[in-house]
Amino acid sequence: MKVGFNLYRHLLTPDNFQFARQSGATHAIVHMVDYSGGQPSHAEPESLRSHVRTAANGDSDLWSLAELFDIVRMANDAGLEVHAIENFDPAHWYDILLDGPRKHSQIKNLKLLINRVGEAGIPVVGYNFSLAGICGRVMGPFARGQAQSFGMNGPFDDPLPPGMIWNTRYLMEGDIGCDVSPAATCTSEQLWDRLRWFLDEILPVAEASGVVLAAHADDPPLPMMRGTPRLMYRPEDCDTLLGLNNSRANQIDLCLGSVAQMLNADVYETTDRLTRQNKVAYIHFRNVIGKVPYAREVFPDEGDIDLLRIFQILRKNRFDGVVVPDNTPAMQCSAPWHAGMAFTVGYMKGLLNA
Ligand SMILES: [Mn+2]
Repeated sequence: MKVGFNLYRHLLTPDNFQFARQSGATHAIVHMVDYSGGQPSHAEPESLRSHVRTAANGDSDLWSLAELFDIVRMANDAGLEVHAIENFDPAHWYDILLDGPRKHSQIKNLKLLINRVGEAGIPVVGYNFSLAGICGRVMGPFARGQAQSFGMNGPFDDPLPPGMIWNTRYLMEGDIGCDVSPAATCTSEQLWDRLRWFLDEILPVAEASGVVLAAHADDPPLPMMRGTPRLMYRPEDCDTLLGLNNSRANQIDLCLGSVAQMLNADVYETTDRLTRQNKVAYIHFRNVIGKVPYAREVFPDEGDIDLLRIFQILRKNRFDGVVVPDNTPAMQCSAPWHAGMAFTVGYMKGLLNA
């Protein structure tokens, strides 16, 4: 297995790739959008924290080949490979998620995007087929020594506003349908149908481009959030997704923290089952205490998951993908996010040596 490092858009600089390499990582997972979720990450500057994005004119610019090559070159210069791009921009595919009028032009654009990702030599694209996206989280002194991290403190939740998915406004005032929330118009069955359509369209292109699509579970893993259904909130939902299309490009981004927070889930059995099938493109490494809707993120050595046992399972199954820190608690110093990441990568290297 390989050790990865997660970099958000505003962190894609030569210094940060070098920092990643110095921490011990050999592979990078890069985000092309700083703030795609319903909540910001520690790594995001204060100015982005309450930012609602707008999908200009219904479609946003696609990532260019030159832009992708620049990122790959920056990583290579620091001695790293780019293993994956994580998450589409919600502006790229909101009508695919909503079965809206622009879905055909958007899937055409996503196919072009997958072509470019393949041409740039990036083997994986991570995604989360979700209307509400990452949401319902609070930040607090939840980890050891009062380190700041994310948690969920009960089933408190605001409905998704009309004209919005994730944190992205796709309809403006005056547009047709701008007063209807996606929550009002979608069942779980419909959302599964939309996912199947998406996979049937995109996977042949992904295969031809040498790119794997890796699905992340819903965060938090609950059947409804913000008034919208969610698809990936139990371990068996991963199997359902894999069963929709048997392409070798149809894979999972296995988030240990999300699985551990699922009710009645066995994170060891799930890790064993999915990696034995060679269906895991990469793994989000983090630790948590508790299950939804009461859970908090902690340092890797203080949570519910025995991460050494996870690494033993990965070794037994000869897992060849990348293990990458997900969110990490922020540590009290002048570089809180970097310190948390370096601690976590160091811990992963220790597990590997053990
Ligand atoms: Mn994750």
